[in-house]
Amino acid sequence: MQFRPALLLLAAAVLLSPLPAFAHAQLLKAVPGVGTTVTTAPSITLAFSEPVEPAFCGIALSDAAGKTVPLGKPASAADKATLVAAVKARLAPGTYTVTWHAVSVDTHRTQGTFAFTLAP
Ligand SMILES: [Cu+2]
Repeated sequence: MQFRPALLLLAAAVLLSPLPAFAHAQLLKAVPGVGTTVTTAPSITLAFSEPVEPAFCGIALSDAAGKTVPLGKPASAADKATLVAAVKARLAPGTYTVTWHAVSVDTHRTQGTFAFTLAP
């Protein structure tokens, strides 16, 4: 196997990290908010408790029938702890489900799902 010092350094950094094991990227706030009713949803914004790696994060949106709504690729905001994905379709009124997963900079993965409603 090829020697990969960068990976070894990453592994050492994770093992030696002074961060407590519970310091994963927890969802602090979402827009649209968890369980809320909104009149517009041009994008899905997820604010986490710690910086995340957008390349390893995903956000999916589906309508009440389970049909996937196209989203833009999630990008991180300036604080590195917020992901934003543009909604690439005109949404009809109804209930939508957001399913997300995130990998924080400490390489830990978290995931979750929540719903919001778009008012007529
Ligand atoms: Cu963690």
